[in-house]
Amino acid sequence: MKLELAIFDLDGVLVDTAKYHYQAWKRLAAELGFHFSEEHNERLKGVSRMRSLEILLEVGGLEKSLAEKEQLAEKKNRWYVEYISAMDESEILPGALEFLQEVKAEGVQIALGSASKNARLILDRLHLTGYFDFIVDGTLVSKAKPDPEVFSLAAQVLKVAPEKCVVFEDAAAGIEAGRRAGMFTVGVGSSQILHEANIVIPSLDQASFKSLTRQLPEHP
Ligand code: B16
Ligand code: MG
Repeated sequence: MKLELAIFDLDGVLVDTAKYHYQAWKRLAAELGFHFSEEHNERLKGVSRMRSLEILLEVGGLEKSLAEKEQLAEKKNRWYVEYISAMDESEILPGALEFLQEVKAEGVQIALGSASKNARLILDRLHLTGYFDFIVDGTLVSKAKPDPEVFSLAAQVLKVAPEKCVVFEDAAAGIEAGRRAGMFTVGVGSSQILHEANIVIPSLDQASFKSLTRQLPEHP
C-alpha cells in the first residue's frame, strides 16, 4: 500500500498541550467557584474551545449567556496562550520528531489536522512548522471531530485521494473522523479507547512509519 499523505493530530500526538489546557480551565473553574478535576479534563481532549467551556460549565452546574461564554472562553485562551508561549522543542513528545523525519524521507506528504486555533503558534514554538505541507487548524474548519472535515480538507487541498491517507490520532472522536473521511487510522495511545483504529500504538516513540504501513489492511 503506497500512502501519499500522513495527517497528524497535534495535542496528544506530537505534543502534550492538554496539561496547559487543563491549567487554564482549572484556573477558570476556580474563579467561577468550583473544582475542575483531571478526570473532568479528559472530556475536553480533541473537543473545540466553546464545547470545552460548555462541558466545564455543566460540571460546575452553571448557566451563562452566549456573550458571557464568549468572554470566558477568551479569558481561558489568554491564559493558555501565555502558558504555551513558553514552550520549546523539549516538549515535542518522544519519537515524534524522528517519526516526522521518517515520513518525509519516505516521500510522503505531511499535514496537520487539529481542532486548535493555536496550532500554528504551537508548531512554531516547537520548530516543527517546516515539516508540514499543509496545516488545518481550528480557524479553517467549522465542524469539530468526529466530523471528517478537518482531515478531508487537508486531502482535498493537497489533492490526495482519501484511501491514500493515514491519520494519527489520540482521541476516539478523531479516529471516527478519520474513518468517516475514508482514510486509514492509527490510534496513538490506549487500545481500549482507540479500538476503532486500524492499528493502535502506545506512542510514536520507536514506531516506524514503514513497518506501520505494512501492517495496514488493503483498504481503509
Ligand atoms: P484551542 P487537537 C484540541 O487539539 C485539544 O485537544 C482540545 O483540548 C482543545 O480544546 C482544542 O484543540 C481547541 O484548542 O482552544 O487552542 O483552539 O487534539 O485537535 O490538536
Ligand atoms: Mg488530540
